[in-house]
Formats: sequence, structure tokens, C-alpha cells
Amino acid sequence: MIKIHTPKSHPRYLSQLYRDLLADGVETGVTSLQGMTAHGRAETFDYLIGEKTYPFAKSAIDAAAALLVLAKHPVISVNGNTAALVAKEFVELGKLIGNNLEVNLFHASKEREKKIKEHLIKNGAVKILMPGKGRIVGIESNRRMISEEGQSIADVVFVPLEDGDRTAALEKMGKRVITVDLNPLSRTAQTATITIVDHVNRALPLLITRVKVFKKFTHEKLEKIIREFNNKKVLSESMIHIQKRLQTLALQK
Ligand code: PTJ
Repeated sequence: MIKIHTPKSHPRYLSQLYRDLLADGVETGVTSLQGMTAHGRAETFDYLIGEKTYPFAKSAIDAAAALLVLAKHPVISVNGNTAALVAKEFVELGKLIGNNLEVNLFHASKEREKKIKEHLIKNGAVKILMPGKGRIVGIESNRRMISEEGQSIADVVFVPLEDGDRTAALEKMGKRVITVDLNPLSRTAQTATITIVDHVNRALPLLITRVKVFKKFTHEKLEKIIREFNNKKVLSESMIHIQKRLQTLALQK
């Protein structure tokens, strides 16, 4: 049972709830200690953005949903932070797009891989892919080890809360990469095919809704959504948004 420390009436309830989920993740062996630091950095960006889903994120969510629906072999990559924050949402999204959830960790730990698998199953997953004999070419971290049934043969890989090198390496291997990252300056945000600059807990429910809608669309319509999407443009819009927001707040009397 997760210990929630903050009453729902608290003005920063959601922010505290996500901290509690991650603290529980660390206690149960799902999340790495470093995951808390990663989340802290994201909290700062969320504060600057204004803790809402803005149009630059909504258009990226649409493009991501279109790409996931069109993909032949989409894979959702799960790490210790996303397992603690959005396990249920990953399972629901997985069921809509072929059930390919794959555990992939930066901070190597066989024990944590097992705990994450169990956690996903507890949240309704039927099948979990684990790191295996597949390899991502060009990276040396633990993330290079992938499933031969998963990322090895994927055409689209969803890597929310990623840490850099893998996105570029996967793209070099001919795959398209979708990420969720509140930091538009991160290497992953800058190199992904589609970057959703939003909190993963706000983005995932919206992505699921759009995937459900887009499953009824024609291929032509989905291809048009992807063609018209420009990742550089949404990254610029998110940075200009932060700049304008700070300027408005700074000049308030
Ligand atoms: O479980 P592991 O070992 O695979 O490790 C997972 C973490 C996330 C600790 C690891 O991948 C890592 O160190 O990542 P980084 O380099 O800190 O990058 C994570 C990115 O995700 C950063 O740019 C953060 O701003 C962003 N981020 C973190 N939490 C959220 C987020 N973006 C959106 N929503 C969040 N809740």
C-alpha cells in the first residue's frame, strides 16, 4: 500500500503524490535512487512551464499517437521512474498497440528488472519483454541490452524519461523514437523524432485517448498528421513559452 502523505485539498497535491509514488518505487525496489534526482530536475521544468499541457505538447501527442497506430512493431520501453509513475497507463497503451512492453534500465540491476516486471504484471500486463541478446549499436551503457522480440525488431520505440545516447543510437538503426521529457534542452528531447514536452502523468492519459480515436482514422489521415509535425518547431515553442511566462511573471506588479 503506497503511503500518501498529502491531503487532496493541498494546492500541490499532485506534485506531492508523484513524489510519494517514486519514494514507494525506491522502497519496493522498482525505482533507482538516481531516479529521484531525475524527477527533481523535471519538477523544475514543470514549474517553469506552468504544470499544464500546452499546445506544443498536444501536437506532439497527436503525432506520437499517429506514429504508434501506424507502426508495424511499436515497443514501449519501461524504466524505474515510469514503472512507478505510469504502470497502469503503460499497460492500457500496450493493449491498444500490440502489447510490447520492454524493461530497459540505465542503472544496471537484474533485481530491479525483475521487480519492474512483477510490478507491471500486478498492474495488468500479460507479457513483458526483458533485456536479452539484442544490442543497440553504438552505446556502452546497460541500455544497450535489448530484447530480440522487442526493440531489436521495432520500427517505433517509445522511450519516456530517457537519458541521452539511446535515442540517437536507435534512430541510427533506422527506428523512429518518441519521448516524453519536461526538459526541452535534453539530448533526448533534441534528438527524438517526436518529443512530448509534458509531465509523463499528464501526457499518458491524453496519448491513450488519441490512440483510441486515431485507430479509426485512415492511413492517409495519420500519415498527414506525421508529415505536418515538426519536432524542432514544438521544441522552440516550448522554450519560447517558458521565456514568455517568466517575463510575464517577472513584470507582474
Ligand atoms: O530506471 P533507470 O535505471 O533506467 O533510470 C531512469 C532514469 C530516469 C533515472 C534515467 O533514465 C536517467 O538518469 O535519466 P536522466 O538523464 O535524468 O533523464 C531523464 C529525463 O526525463 C530528464 O530530462 C528529465 O527532465 C525528464 N523527466 C524526469 N521525470 C519526468 C521527466 N519528464 C516528464 N515527466 C516526468 N515525470
